[in-house]
Amino acid sequence: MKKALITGITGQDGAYLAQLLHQKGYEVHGLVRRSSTTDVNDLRLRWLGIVDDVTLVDGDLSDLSSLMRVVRSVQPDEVYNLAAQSFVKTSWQQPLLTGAVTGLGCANVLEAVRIEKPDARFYQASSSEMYGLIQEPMQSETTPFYPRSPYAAAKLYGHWMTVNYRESFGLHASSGILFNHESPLRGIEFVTRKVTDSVARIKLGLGHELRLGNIDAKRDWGHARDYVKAMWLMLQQDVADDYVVATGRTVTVRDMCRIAFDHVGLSMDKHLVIDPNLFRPAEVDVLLGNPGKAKAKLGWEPETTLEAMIQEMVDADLKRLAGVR
Ligand code: NDP
Ligand code: GDR
Repeated sequence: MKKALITGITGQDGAYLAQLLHQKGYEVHGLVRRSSTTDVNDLRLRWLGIVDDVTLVDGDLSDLSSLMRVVRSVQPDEVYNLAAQSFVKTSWQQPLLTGAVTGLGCANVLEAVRIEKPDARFYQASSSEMYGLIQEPMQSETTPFYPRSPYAAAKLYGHWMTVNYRESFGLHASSGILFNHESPLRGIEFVTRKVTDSVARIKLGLGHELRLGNIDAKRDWGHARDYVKAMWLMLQQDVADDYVVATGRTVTVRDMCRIAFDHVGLSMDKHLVIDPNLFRPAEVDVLLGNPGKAKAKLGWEPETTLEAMIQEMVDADLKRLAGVR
């Protein structure tokens, strides 16, 4: 039985990846950091019905000794580094913490693997945010990076450390440059989930308006359930490499929002309010990924359309909110 260690198992991707690996017969271990609400930090694992199928181990990405201890005791075949301070907007308010966890944290995991289990395969959760102010209409593995936030700069460090550990130490270390991916398990602070939660509230008479910032921004949105399959596929290759994972379609925040309102038969224009406080110090205007390499080499393709995903998220929020009314 193969053993996997997932950092960030309590997050959106960690939960879906744990489910996928469990279904594939892996023994799944997940790193969790100490919190005063430990009784609820496994909510996503519970939602997917897999909380009893994984083993949670204590550790923090900023504490190398804890990572070394965990890697030594678990002896994983595969390590997926998904943990991060992952909210771009917060990275301007907490730039140093974001650097310490999202950037240096990746180096800590790489070090723990190199020292304790150098034959383990390693996956780094890199991000399309690294492209930032890109000059190319469609971003691929060869597009130059231009990070536009402390988060993106931290991710770029993690990305290049992954490449360097592969080239310097021969680690089987791959980096997935993933474009935005969402689901009913998405954190409520991210725009898709904020939209689907607000639309469900308005539909149920629990709210009146949806306040957003820059609705002209364009994103290439896919479903987290599809994207974790690409992570796994990367670690099944004989040779480690870097891959863009995207749908190849970009849509404005405005149009994504309209899909949610249309799904419940409400008028977006009656409820949407633009709030200048929600604009960012610097914006990534448009992201559009070219998943050609992932398709050719991994045989990976997205299965869920944006429309189907937003509808699934609205329905999940309607169900959840109806239960607490
Ligand atoms: P989430 O924000 O949902 O999850 C982040 C996870 O990291 C949580 O489990 C969190 O734990 C954990 N974490 C945060 N800080 C630490 C720390 N100091 N030590 C240990 N664990 C920590 O992110 P997603 O699931 O959406 O994303 C997964 C990864 O993929 C992230 O690295 C993200 O930056 C990256 N990514 C995501 C994309 C997306 O569209 N979703 C696209 C591209 C990259 P806790 O529950 O305790 O907070
Ligand atoms: P992003 O996701 O920054 O792309 O990072 P987010 O959903 O936060 O923003 C997407 C776009 O929507 C615009 N926007 C708003 N965003 C939020 N959160 N709230 C609002 O009210 C709002 N109004 C407009 C933003 O300005 C932005 O242009 C996500 C994260 O998962 C990262 O960890 C990951 O690396 C990237 O996706 C790829």
